[in-house]
Amino acid sequence: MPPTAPHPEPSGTLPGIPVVDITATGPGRTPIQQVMELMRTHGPVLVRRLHGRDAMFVADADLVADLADEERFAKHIGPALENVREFAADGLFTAYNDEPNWAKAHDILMPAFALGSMRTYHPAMLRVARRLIDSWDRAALDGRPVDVPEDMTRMTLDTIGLAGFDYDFGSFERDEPHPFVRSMVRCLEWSMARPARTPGEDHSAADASFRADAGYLAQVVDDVIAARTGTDQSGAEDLLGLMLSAPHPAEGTTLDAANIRNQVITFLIAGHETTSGAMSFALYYLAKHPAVLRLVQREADALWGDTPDPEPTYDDIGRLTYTRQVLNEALRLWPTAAAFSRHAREDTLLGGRIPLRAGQAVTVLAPMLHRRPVWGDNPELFDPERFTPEAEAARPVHAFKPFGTGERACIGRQFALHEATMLLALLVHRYRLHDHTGYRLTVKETLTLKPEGFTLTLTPRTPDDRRHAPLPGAAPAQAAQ
Ligand code: FDE
Repeated sequence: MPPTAPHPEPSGTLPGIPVVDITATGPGRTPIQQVMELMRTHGPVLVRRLHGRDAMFVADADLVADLADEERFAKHIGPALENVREFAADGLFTAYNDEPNWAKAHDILMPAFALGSMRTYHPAMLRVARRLIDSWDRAALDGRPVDVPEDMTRMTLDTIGLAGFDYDFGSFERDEPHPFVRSMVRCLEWSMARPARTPGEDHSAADASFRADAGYLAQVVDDVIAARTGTDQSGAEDLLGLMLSAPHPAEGTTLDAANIRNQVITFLIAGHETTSGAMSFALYYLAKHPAVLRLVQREADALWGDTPDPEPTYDDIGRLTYTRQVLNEALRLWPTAAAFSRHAREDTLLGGRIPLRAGQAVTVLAPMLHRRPVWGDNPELFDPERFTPEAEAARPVHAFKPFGTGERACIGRQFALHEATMLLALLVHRYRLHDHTGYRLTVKETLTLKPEGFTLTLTPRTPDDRRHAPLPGAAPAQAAQ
């Protein structure tokens, strides 16, 4: 159904900014894509009105650059994150800026995410990558399709579990995803849908099943913590080790038990949902762009040659620069954490023209920011050349925001990129990807984004494939949507 026309401006709204009232249709199951559509019609700054409540969305590069000014703006916990607080409370992602546990946990956990720490996680990441490969080898042998987002989720959940907490979810030994994933997805869906409820309706059944799911998540987290405290590794230097025993550098105390629970749940969720979506979109674009796929394969072949089971080193991953470009380009078109909100610290003029009151929130819609004119005149085209060092240097820094901004930006960025780059390279080195269904992209939203129902069939690449991988011609990649 087409979105409703701009509302005639009531008093109090800003001149020149369209107000779109979506109360008649509601945001539906794909609120991010709905705002994307509204922006295609009404431009990169708009107010979305729902049941009389207004939310401002922006994708204009200059306004986003202004919102990145930490002196004047800060992270805002909007309605959806307010709901996530019901099960993640003051964990890093959902803590208020001035909640003491934010700065405390941030300072304690930062070292676990410094670039050097990735060396420590590398073996666990590789171990899980091998599980995925074993499972895909079996599928290839049987000619069975693989469910890409489901397997990427298995991979990323096991990785954050093992690397962060030395806890094994064993996702590849299960026919169905680990129940943690089901419960988590339902909790996220509840968080996303709740702000859109029509006043007066009865949602007690949804709320009750949410509480059951949230209870189950808490139980898994208790298991994860108990597995560690039962053994003698509380001094270990992974995430959980730091959470359990590292004193704050200045203030000297450790995190309290309730906060540790909130952090574990936060990392299990933040550490796998978004990364799995990013991997899935990257594989989708590779399956649709054979010339790009050949380039990624050549990069992996140059590094690992014909070794059937390469042993990627930590340093290899830094050499996979084209693979990294592919991931960035996938994150440009479908940043899997698609929106983040900021609020004004004091009354101010956003971009020198939009008056905001202290505390007033603005949401950045990354997928549309990533399609603005700074990206050229064909922003829908998948083209990893946009992320060569030269192209990046020529672009304003705030044009690309898949990891948020400022001190509340993604702490797991290096972790996610290391994990995803290694896996992507291993997969293209090993398999030919077949788009056996002629998949048409449908993006599913559960606060994060995923290509829904995307499957591939696989055949092992042969030594011949590797030797003769033809040089990609000059033919530009085809646009795919
Ligand atoms: C964060 C983040 C962000 C921001 C949000 C706001 O602002 O609100 C974003 C946008 C992001 N993140 C994104 C992403 C993407 C991907 C792929 C990722 N991410 C991944 C990851 C992994 C891990 C582990 C993580 N991640 C984590 C995280 C955390 C904890 C956080 C919070 C921080 C603070 O402090 O606040 C984030 N992340 Fe991310």
